[in-house]
Amino acid sequence: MATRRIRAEWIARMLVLVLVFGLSAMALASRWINRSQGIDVHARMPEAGGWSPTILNVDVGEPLNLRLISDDVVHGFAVGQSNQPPVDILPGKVAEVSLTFDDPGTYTFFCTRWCGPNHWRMRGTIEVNGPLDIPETSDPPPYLTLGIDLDSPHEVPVDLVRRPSAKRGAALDFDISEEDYLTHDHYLSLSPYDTWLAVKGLPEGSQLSDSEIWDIVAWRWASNTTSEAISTGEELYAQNCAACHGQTGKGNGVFARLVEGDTPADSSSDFGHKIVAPTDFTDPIHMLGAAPARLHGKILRGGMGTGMPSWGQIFTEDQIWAIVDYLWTFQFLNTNKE
Ligand code: HEC
Ligand SMILES: [Cu+2]
Repeated sequence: MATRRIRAEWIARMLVLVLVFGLSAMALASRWINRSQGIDVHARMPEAGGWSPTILNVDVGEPLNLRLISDDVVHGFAVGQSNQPPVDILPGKVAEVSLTFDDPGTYTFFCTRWCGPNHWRMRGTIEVNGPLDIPETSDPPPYLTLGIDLDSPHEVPVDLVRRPSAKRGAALDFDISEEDYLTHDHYLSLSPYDTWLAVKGLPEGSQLSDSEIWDIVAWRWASNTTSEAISTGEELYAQNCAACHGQTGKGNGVFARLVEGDTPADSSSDFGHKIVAPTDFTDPIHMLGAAPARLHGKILRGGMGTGMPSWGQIFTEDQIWAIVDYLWTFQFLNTNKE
């Protein structure tokens, strides 16, 4: 009796030992394979499984060698918030990349080719382990500090007779920079409509027509951005947003209908959430009531179940602001484009 129990205990101990040694041997072996020839990462359309594996691990300063293989159509590989150029993955060819990370943390890798309607869901994670895994302390995004509810409606009663023009606004020679509610921080926190009301309320503002005040609002936008930011935003928009929001911003991109679905607006899609049409950035009633901080927050966080992806892991702060600056070109005429 007693011997049997001892034997069972002994077997259990051995099993634990084998498991522990076996696992660490496997970890070592996979590490060695990774270093020598790289990890195979397969790319498939999200419907067919997306990336596999979806989670990669590496130590700070160690090369992460990947062999990217497409099992169906053309995909692309890029790492969010890095300046590593995207790599195309052509079917039948192995694309090799070697990545090295200087800082520990969680990075997102994603597909850069519009492989299908769920393309933007093709994301994976790279865990970079470092000796000091200090969590990043970044400032909260302005929509949080300002208390903007990203999901609240923000339509405004505007009826534009012409498209607001930054050039005409500049020509009015109306100095708003003195007004402290028109500083850059306020520019970010006020919707164009708020600014319009504020200017209209000034003594000098009462002498201007409604359209002229809109020109001043457009000029304020133009003075808060640069042509470099606009062209960065334009490029990122074309690559990442136009498929849903449309090249001209009208919310009619090639995937808009698929996102919206053919189903009634209140039914759930296969994503398990309510399907909404992509925002029409050319609609003044909708857009002129949105502060830049709101647009920034929406891009950063995403729609939480509306079909609007989140981009916080993909873009840098500067890139998100550049896109926000660019989105206003669907409302305002820029100084040099008339
Ligand atoms: C897969 C389709 C899809 C893609 C890709 C997409 N969006 Fe959207 N977007 C939507 C949908 C649907 C909505 C409306 C629902 C919502 O606001 O959450 C939306 C809403 C928004 C809003 C909210 C506007 C407002 O008034 O609150 C912003 C800003 C926005 N998108 C920016 C972008 C940017 C910038 C990109 C590219 C980096 C992008 N979107 C890519 C589908 C998409
Ligand atoms: Cu893709």
